[in-house]
Amino acid sequence: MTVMFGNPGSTELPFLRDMPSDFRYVLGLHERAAAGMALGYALGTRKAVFVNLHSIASTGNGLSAIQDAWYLHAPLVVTAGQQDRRQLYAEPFLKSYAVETVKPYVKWVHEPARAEDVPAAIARGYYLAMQPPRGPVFISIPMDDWTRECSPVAARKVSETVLADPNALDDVVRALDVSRNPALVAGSQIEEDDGWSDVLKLAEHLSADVYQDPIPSRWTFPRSHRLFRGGLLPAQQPLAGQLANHDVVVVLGARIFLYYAHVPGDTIKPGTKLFQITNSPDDAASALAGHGIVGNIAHAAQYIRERARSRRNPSAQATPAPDPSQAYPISAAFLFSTLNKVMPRNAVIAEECPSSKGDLDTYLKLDHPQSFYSVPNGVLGFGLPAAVGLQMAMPERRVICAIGDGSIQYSIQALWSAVQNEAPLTVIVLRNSDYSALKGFCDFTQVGQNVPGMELPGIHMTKIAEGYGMSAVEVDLPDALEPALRAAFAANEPRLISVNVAKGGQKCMGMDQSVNRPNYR
Ligand SMILES: Cc1ncc(C[n+]2csc(CCOP(=O)(O)OP(=O)(O)O)c2C)c(N)n1
Repeated sequence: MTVMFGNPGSTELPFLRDMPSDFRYVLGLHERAAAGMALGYALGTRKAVFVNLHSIASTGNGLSAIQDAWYLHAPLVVTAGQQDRRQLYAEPFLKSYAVETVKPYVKWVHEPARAEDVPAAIARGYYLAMQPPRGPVFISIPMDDWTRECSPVAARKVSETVLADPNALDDVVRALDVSRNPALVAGSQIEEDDGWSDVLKLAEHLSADVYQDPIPSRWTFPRSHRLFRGGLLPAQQPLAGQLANHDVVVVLGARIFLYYAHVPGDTIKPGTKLFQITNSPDDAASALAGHGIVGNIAHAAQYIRERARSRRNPSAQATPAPDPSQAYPISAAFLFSTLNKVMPRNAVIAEECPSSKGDLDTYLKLDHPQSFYSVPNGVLGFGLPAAVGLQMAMPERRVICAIGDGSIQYSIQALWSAVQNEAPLTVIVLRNSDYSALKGFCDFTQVGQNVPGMELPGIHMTKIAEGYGMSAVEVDLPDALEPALRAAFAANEPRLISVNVAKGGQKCMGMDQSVNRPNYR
């Protein structure tokens, strides 16, 4: 872990002193940005990343990124300074209760009992962070510990793969062999377990329809593949409806299921056999239905393919996206269809555009692994720093951050880090000057529109970007969009394009008024 992300304070200075020249410190101006960039870097490199925060002050600010790492199974080793051990008892200025604060969202929290235990604690945190399911750990380190001597810690190997029970996988094979119409659901753990090609081969072997999990934090199946049927809706009744024609459903690396609005119904149509293969014991235990099998997804997919009978379905076809009209103001559909036309085919998307998620999903056809990352548990502030970290981790690909003008404000400081670290990402801000997604949710839940705090007038995105040193352009007319995008991709520097888009939010996460929507009147 030689690249570290952080924001320093007095309790971290003894640690940061005389940093070895083969270490790189990436400064975030706010901890949401620092830890969020580390998260993107961990996702991009698929390795553990070191984060150094300041006492409780900055651990609190960075907590939402730590929470994202928890839900995204991203291995972060987070440390924060604590006051000097010798005066902790007397509740000094900057005393930190960070250990208690972060506990629900990390795999392990620790404040070593002795200064001499600090290096071993960091090593232990690393090994644990890398165990499936991966995730963040947190170590609080008193500031006087860094000046003490200790014995070196031996570098050890700890294996990182846990395989599923073959007997349980044989049950899946038997069910598939007698199935009339099986389906696969692809979840984000496919990428965690490096299972992209094994799942693709399994789908083709079975000629099974493949759905992406609801509100996906990653895309884990090629979007233009003839077997791909799109994403599942995040509510019980409509989701069970989408899968109603399938008699066997195998969920690979996702929860059963991630819901948003409460639209009651069956988890799965009665009679359908549901299997969940997951690297998370917790997800298996908390599933609402189905047989849970815990283990590595790539291995499980390969095991099943080698044993299940193959099928053919020559009539399966990819669904083409409809042509969007070139209306004024620019619609999200037009924006994403234009982007799809001009972006590099191996582009990486970091998405945080709540009311336009559906349009992005419809129009962006990316077929490469590690192409899409999104906010995992609805905590805004993920998108921009994740994009910066991803771009730093994958310099050979172009990262595009598609983000709402509301969402970008939660971690806006990452613009500065992109410039300082010469990360040539393209930030596309969907400037609709309101919280369209919340307005849509007001409609969907029948709350009505008489709600304050929904408008965002007077935000000048290009001036903000320029203030942090980033080139920026505003696009208002549809004709200006394509040239602006092309210019950004041709430039070898970070750029921000602020696009004035139509207000959105007619649908709630893809669900329209036809479902049995909740009523909070
Ligand atoms: C940290 C945080 N604060 C508030 C919210 C609630 N929230 C959900 S969507 C949304 C609107 C985001 O606005 P914008 O990025 O402009 O996207 P739009 O809704 O206009 O598509 C808000 C405030 C949240 N999810 N996370």
